[in-house]
Amino acid sequence: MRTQVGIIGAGPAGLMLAHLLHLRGISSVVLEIRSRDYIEHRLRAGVLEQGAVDLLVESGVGERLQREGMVHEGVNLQFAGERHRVPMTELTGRAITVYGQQEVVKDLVAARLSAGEPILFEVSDVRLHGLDVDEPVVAFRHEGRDVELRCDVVAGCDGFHGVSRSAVPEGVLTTYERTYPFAWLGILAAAPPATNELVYCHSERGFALVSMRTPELSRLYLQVPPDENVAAWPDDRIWAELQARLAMADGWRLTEGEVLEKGVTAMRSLVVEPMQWRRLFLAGDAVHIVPPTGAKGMNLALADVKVLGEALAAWYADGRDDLLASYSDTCLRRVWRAQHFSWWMTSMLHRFPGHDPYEVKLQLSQLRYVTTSPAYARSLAENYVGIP
Ligand code: FAS
Ligand code: PHB
Repeated sequence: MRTQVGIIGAGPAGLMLAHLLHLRGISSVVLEIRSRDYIEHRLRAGVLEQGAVDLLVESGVGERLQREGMVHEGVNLQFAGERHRVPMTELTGRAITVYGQQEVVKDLVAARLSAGEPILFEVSDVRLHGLDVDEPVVAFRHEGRDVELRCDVVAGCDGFHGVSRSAVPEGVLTTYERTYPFAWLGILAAAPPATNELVYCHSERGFALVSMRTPELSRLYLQVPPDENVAAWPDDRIWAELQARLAMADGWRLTEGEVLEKGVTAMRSLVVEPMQWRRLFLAGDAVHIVPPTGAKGMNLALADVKVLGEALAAWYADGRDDLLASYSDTCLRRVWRAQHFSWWMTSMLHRFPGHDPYEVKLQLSQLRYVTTSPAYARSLAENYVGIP
């Protein structure tokens, strides 16, 4: 097979890049190890920054997002039994939209296939060759056949556990990493959201997050030990713990309902630099990971490929290679801003094992400051809605 851009991975990064390239008349092939059904039902992120919404709408795949997405102009921080609203839109003029990552994936897959462009699902044994020559090759198996995809460049959009990053020779990449001494247990519940905006909650028992997917579906998270087994959390224990952590003086309670899905997500911060090597360009979780506390993961993936799409368009249209050469540096400025914000939110809101009472007092002071100082609240708001 021959194409201009070989894209590994059909997550938000790979699918959005393929779409942006198609709009510029640049051919690509998307390779995905999972089935279409699997990637369209994989429960992950839920919050789109203003910039991500604008990208989806402006590139023509935002119609259902505009119809079904829930626009939020504020976010809530809860601590010491008090709940405080940060009026994000009042402070920044921008908003977030709650719209599940799997819905973004469905919209991008539908756009790709209706344009008659290729996504090869359930590939296996993906290997990258010749990244340092003008015609790299992606070798893989598909429908029982060995295939070679010859292309001009390869986009590694295959997530943290993908193969792209490891195709870069030893000694080229530097990894910056932090793991946290806790994880998140997340549930999807058939329960109308008990609040109309998200609530990030610091409590003596640990962090809790109230989010949602639709007016009928709640998405809720609990801080748990890092190696927690989801089997240790039957539904009634989850609800009891959520109610305890989110309890307020006025007796407010979560609306409970059938737990449709539950899972444990590890918490880690990671950046690999540079995000490119010769004809390989890495994007999204393939090259950076953030703890979900800042709701940045999917948004960073989309921001990366917006830059990469524009750089490839300039290279093909005008032979310009300056934007491609600066791809990594351009993305890393936003990546490190999101890394810091995600680390800051995680450090402020979670109970760290071994935290002495002084640390907890510092957390509470910071929470009170960010919910009473317009200057500090604006800093949280502009990071949460996304830096333009
Ligand atoms: P993705 O991981 O989404 O996509 C990579 C794709 O490549 C996958 O479809 C994978 O199947 C495929 N692939 C892997 N290896 C391959 C290979 N060798 N060949 C071909 N294809 C291959 N972010 C938030 O903001 N909020 C959250 O609540 C949140 N929850 C998360 C929960 C979990 C369990 C995980 C793993 C991540 C979560 N994230 C969350 C982060 C997540 O949303 C990512 O940031 C987002 O999926 C990044 O998109 P991509 O970079 O496209 O990577
Ligand atoms: C979600 O709705 O899945 C969600 C929202 C905010 C976060 C993380 C996850 O910070």
